[in-house]
Amino acid sequence: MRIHLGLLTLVGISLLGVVACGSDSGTSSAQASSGNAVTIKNFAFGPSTLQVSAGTSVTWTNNDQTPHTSTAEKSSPASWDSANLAPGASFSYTFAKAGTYTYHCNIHQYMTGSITIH
Ligand SMILES: [Cu+2]
Repeated sequence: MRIHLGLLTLVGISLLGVVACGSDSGTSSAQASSGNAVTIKNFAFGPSTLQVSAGTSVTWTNNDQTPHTSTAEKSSPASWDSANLAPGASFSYTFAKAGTYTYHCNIHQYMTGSITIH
């Protein structure tokens, strides 16, 4: 009886493990496919939070009808400013060090986003 229960627990745990691993790999492949690009559309950064590894170059592309910028918050560990990005224009910045970098649009201060570097 004791052994039987133990076996059931073991099976249960390994099943949970398989399910967890399955959803984990699904999530990471989805992140990989979204890659290192941030699209500016409808007065918002998308995705508003992006996670990439150190040394990655992140590219913002303005898909709106009006100019926007990608400008680091003063509190960010690094400083960048795309200046005005015309519709269709893009800007890239390479993140060398791990940390959380928040930024905004200089023209529309309510537009914010963050990049987390691992
Ligand atoms: Cu803007």
